[in-house]
Amino acid sequence: MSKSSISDGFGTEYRGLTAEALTDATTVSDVVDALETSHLVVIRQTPLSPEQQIEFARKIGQPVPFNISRYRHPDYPELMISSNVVKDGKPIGVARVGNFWHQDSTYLPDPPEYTLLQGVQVPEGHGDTLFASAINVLEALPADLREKAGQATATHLHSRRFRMRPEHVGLSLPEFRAAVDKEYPPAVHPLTPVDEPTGQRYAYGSSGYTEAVDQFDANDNKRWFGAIEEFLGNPENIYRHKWTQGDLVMWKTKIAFHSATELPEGAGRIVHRVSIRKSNR
Ligand SMILES: O=C(O)CCC(=O)C(=O)O
Ligand SMILES: [Fe+2]
Repeated sequence: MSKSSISDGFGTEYRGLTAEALTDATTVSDVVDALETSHLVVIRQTPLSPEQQIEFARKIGQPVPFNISRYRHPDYPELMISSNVVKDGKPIGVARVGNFWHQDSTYLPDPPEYTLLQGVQVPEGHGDTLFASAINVLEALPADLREKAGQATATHLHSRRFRMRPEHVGLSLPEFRAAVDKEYPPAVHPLTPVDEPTGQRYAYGSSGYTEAVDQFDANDNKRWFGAIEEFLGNPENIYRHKWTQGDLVMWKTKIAFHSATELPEGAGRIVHRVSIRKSNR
């Protein structure tokens, strides 16, 4: 087994770990430590069955069925199939998951702490996932805004990205947004929380799910989210995960900004996803 740092303080990569090793308490505890302190973990080429993936997630914490029930795997509710593959005219999973910069589920009052993905079928040369540390994002924001951000909160809305369901057909856009806001009430979170294990502050929220910083005027909001977009748009600030079959990639949802990339027609991709809630809290 080898273990190395991906980039300065962000990300840890393991190679040569077997499925068997992932059932071992010492190994799991090493992985969780790496996740807690470096916020992103890549375990290269350790294919797991759905049962094994859920079992691994159980060793880390409590797997939680995805908050949108129709996105769950029919046999394994803890597992979501994220895929653009269509079989016999039916999509086998949810397409275009997370293809914009975001931190996971910030529209919930208390998002699960970790996400675990497995690359089950990954096309060569396409479908990379981009990652960036929210600690680095915060450091890159204008100093005057960082000063104001200390006590600020931001409001996150699922309706910014919510996908229309059959029952929404016929609603006007404001009616649609009102219906979603009723189902998912606005979530208010600190703008720059402290990451407990590292003691570092990070920027929580991006224009994907975040409506606004509550205490900022329109101009400061524009500067804040504009600077985040600019940072994330610079490849130098990004870790680009090029998937190989059986890769396990997991991250701390609050810190790891990430974005899936577009897939060309015919490039079938299947990813198995589990959300995990920390159990010792
Ligand atoms: O499939 C990917 O590359 C990442 C999608 C995503 O944002 C997620 O699963 O949370
Ligand atoms: Fe995501």
